[in-house]
Amino acid sequence: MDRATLQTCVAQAINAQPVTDLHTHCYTPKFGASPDSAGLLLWGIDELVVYHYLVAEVYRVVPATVLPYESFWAMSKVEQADHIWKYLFVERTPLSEACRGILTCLMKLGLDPNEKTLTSYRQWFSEQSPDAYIDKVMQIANVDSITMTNAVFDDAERALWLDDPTVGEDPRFEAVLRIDPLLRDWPGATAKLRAWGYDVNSDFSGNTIDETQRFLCEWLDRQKAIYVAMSLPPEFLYPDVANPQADRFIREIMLPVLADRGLPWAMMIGARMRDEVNPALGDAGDMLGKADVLSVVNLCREFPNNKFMVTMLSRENQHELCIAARKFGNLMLFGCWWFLNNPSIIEEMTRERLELLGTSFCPQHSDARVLDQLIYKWDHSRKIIAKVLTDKYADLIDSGYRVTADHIKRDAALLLRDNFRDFIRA
Ligand code: HDL
Ligand code: ZN
Repeated sequence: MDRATLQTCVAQAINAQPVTDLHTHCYTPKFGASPDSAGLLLWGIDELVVYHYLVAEVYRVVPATVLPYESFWAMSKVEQADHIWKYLFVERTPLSEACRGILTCLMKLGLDPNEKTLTSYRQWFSEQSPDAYIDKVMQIANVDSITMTNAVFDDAERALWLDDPTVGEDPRFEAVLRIDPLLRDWPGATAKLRAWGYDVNSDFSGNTIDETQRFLCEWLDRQKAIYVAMSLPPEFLYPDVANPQADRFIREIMLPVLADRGLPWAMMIGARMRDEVNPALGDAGDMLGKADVLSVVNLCREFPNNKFMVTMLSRENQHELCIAARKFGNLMLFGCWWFLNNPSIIEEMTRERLELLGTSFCPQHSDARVLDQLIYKWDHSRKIIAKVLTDKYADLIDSGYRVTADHIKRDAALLLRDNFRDFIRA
């Protein structure tokens, strides 16, 4: 197969392969949809433009000394979007990945991305209905399943589940039990569990283990969750001699439940929260830090019957994490998360992972917080994954291996869907 044919074959296979998007912040329509202020499903041009990545970027152009944070947050979402569009898309060239992504969405939706105001886009979106628009976005992005992030400690979300247990039931979506506070703030989390009727104590006395497991099982059942997820700080350690309660939660409460049910624990490690960085930026105020890969190794070794999905936020962790994955079959690496979700780093990470892990990893997740982002996050990533795969297949051909279209189709299915589906089911 010559290089041009190879390139075409890889692009076709990657574009034709439906993606199971294993980590997003999208929701079924029953969770309510923007612009309804209570709606958790965010979609449409104003949500796209005020996405927290762009808030951070517009504050580099119009600093807080000019526009105080409080003034920005006091604006309506429409006013915030107009401000961002003016300064990042009209007065400046939208070269950043977050800006370019919106242009890709508009273009793939059949709109001209060069408008100087958002007026015509708002008109177009006002003619869409959320439920039908989900189908349109999934069709354009070629995504066959959207995995949600269902944060049970978020009062608004928990209320919706308790009010209507079918809220997550939609064949296009899967649920994930997100429980950060149980490791990030055990005392605060146990206080909430007690208020919800679980007989737990932060000192692990009494029925704490059984009752916390009851809490996990009830929510895994209610959500029909396909894995449990946590975002963890750069300082996360296992074992952590300074935090024996965290070790006990992991060892005596959570991992036995997950092993029993065959569910993975998705660890998203390295997020430094806004209160330590810039709280005035809200969701845009978080940052990252280099984390401890040996802690992942310790967990994979100590719990061979548990499955661990891991993504780390620091570029500096990626090579060591790939080597850790070479040592443990119960460790599945996934995605180029958050601040890594940029072409230059996606390419570097995908190349490194293919060279060290072959096809045994999940190269990407969208992390889409606004539904429409599925369109650009997958368009951009598919192009990069195809580019890297083409190079690697070319290397194989140079080594005498006869690469066929069937090889390429099989690998595309593994990377974009089947590795994840097989891992959560194994
Ligand atoms: O904790 C997470 O799941 C992160 O992905 C955060 O949601 C982050 O704010 C984000 O939106 N990244 O894209
Ligand atoms: Zn996320």
